[in-house]
Amino acid sequence: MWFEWALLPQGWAAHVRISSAQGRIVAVETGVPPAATDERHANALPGLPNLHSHAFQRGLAGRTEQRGSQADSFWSWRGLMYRFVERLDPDSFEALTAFAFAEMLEAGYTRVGEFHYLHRDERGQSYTDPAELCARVAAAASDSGIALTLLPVFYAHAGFGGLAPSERQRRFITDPEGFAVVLDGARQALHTLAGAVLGVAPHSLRAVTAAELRAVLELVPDGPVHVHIAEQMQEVTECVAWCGRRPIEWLLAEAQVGERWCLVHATHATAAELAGIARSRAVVGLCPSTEANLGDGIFPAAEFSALAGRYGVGSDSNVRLDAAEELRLLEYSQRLAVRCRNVLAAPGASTGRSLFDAALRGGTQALRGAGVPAGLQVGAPCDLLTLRSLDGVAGRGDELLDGWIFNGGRAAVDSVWCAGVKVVSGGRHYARERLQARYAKALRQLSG
Ligand code: NGQ
Ligand code: ZN
Repeated sequence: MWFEWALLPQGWAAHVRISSAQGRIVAVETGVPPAATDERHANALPGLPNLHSHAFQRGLAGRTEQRGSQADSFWSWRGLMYRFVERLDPDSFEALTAFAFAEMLEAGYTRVGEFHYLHRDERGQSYTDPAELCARVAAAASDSGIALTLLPVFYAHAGFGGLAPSERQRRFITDPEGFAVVLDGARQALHTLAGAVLGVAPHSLRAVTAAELRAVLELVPDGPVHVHIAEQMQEVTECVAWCGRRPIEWLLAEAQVGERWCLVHATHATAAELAGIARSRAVVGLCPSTEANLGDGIFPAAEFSALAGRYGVGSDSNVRLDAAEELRLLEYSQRLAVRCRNVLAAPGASTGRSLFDAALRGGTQALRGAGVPAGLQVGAPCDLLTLRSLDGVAGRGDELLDGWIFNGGRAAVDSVWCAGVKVVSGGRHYARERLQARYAKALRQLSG
């Protein structure tokens, strides 16, 4: 493939030829003319990692926006989501997941961190294969062509201090022994999926005891570890009532939080907690569209980036699938909070470029590990996208990124390659019709 302009780790380069083999980039040549057989495009950007998703929740997008009789909140939304979960079977679960993954690719995400907590059937019994639904996530990834980091979730309690789980949580629940079996099955399911990574996700401090957290971490000694933390003020208050410390404070003291960790949300963080996370080199997983939708609050990203804190973005509940929009909302939430402009840019730098670089770096660390090659360089997966010129998304260099993030959004994504395979052309996923039809059928069944 040949590009007039491409964003490489060292910056923008002109007349770039990228060659791949077995899904990886094997050569990047700059300042060269195209060969006769090269596919040519105006620009190339590295594909972005989507570090946090619950793909099945895509089926609820736009369907929880009617006000209830009480004041609505994260917790009332969660009740609706739990009700939706009761009706999912493996086929509908896979249909929702596969189409969500295809839409992610159309939006410019090339790898997803699927934070996957549905393990049991409608009655709360184990499937014949205890990792049945992990295998369905893997099948959806394979069908859509997205790269997968599977994060099987350990979920055991309804609240801090090991509170017994509720009936509505029965499909999530395991003990550490049962969870080890799920993980083994997940490992099997990923065996034939090129580029797949297995991690682990203790759901949240309210769903996992300290002893369970230790046991679960021992099961995956060196993969990514993701956890929801301090998303809602109620969680902070309950955590303080339980142990006298705030969630992030507790985690930093009790777990060996380091580069393999991704702290999802971390919305309610004090200055000391921000400094602690930055020191740990863990990534904060920000999900701006979902955090806004659920009324979580605003993460102090300006303060955190001043500490050289690492962050990436995720689509979480998948109410919207648009990588550019997540970055724009992240910046806009900061502008609204601190009443300044270009908050997350380095001095003199483009905001779009700064956000993009941070999300590429942070997302790669969170989903593939620290120190692995990211972006368009030899050895990295051949995951990239091109933008089409629309009004406002044109030009070259950082102007193009600012145009995409602040103006064009997902409509500007033209082509996407994942592991060297072209999965999106002219903004459309190669299997859009089939996956969308299966998705629509599943949704009809679920709401019928
Ligand atoms: C989740 N969502 O895992 O999907 C949660 C709700 C729960 C967010 N934290 C489920 N945004 O907390 O039990
Ligand atoms: Zn989540």
